[in-house]
Amino acid sequence: MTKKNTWMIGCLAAALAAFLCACGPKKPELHIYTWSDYMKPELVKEFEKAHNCKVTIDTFDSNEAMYAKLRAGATGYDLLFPSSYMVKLLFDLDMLLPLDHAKLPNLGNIDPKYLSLAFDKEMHHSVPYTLTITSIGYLGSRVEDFKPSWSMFDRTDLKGRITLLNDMRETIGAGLKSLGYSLNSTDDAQLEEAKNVVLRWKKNIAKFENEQYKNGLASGEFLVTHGYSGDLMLVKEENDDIQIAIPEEGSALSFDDMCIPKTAPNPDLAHEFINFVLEPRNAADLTEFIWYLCPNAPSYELLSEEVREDPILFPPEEVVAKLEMIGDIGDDIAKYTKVWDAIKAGE
Ligand code: SPD
Repeated sequence: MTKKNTWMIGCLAAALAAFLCACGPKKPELHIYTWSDYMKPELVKEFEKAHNCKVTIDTFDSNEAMYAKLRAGATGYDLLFPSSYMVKLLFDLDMLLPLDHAKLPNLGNIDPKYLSLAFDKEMHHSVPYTLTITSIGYLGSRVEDFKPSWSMFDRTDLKGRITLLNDMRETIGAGLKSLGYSLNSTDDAQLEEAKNVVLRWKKNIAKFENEQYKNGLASGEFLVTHGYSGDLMLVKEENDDIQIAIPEEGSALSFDDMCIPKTAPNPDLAHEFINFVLEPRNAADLTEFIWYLCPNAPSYELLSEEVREDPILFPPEEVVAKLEMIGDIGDDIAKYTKVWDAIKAGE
């Protein structure tokens, strides 16, 4: 064989190999739709390797944004992480797949103490992922006379340096709590009062914000922020002047759950991922990375002592007693939407 022929055969073989590679079986894909800063990249890589698959993560910044996107017809997601009250809404609309417990041998790791608070106690279509305690973050050295109270949002000396969550249930809920009412109230007069409280706070705040408040607090642009517990703990890593307080009038407790939409292209892989998250080692890793407690009982002993003693991740009983779960309020959600629209439009 001439040198030229050998060279040509080599080229053809390389081209064939490249062709076969490109046309070979496509890796299975898992599409996740979740909140930002809510997954540990190393764990995702580990899952991809173990299942020879590709994981893609899209993010939302509020339950309502996620809901609007799904209702507008977005498909292709295998796994969602909404808060429980939103899971209930999706379930009522028949948008969720029942979970196959045979594929979830780690389900028993969910802490019964927290499962007893969940809506879907049988984990028929959702599994608790994390717990959020809605809190106030502030810069300890810059805010004088800080009080762990919703009244901080009335402090005119902090005008323009405060943010409130752009989250209908949380912010109207804060208004209700500040008045001593349930954050699930559907009483028209109480909701009207709460609307006026939030409108008063609105005069004082820089904006309603769910994402940028984190960096804003870390950089000192904002001095007091209404925030989700783990997000505040995350930015505290960047600026240790950040303090986190739970308002004494009470605040919101919520679960974000893992659930599979009926339109999921790969529900088997979604089950595998849920089961992977429920491994105690992985749940502990997540708690120490995203700073939201994964309510996975056997994972607790794998956490560092400092984390196990953290009062936001493991609040003392007297604090828990003041927290209220954001509940499913059925069709009365329309009342909240109306109040929220009035708050957004109002001066
Ligand atoms: N960065 C993750 C934020 C998730 C917080 N949970 C939202 C709970 C809403 N009630």
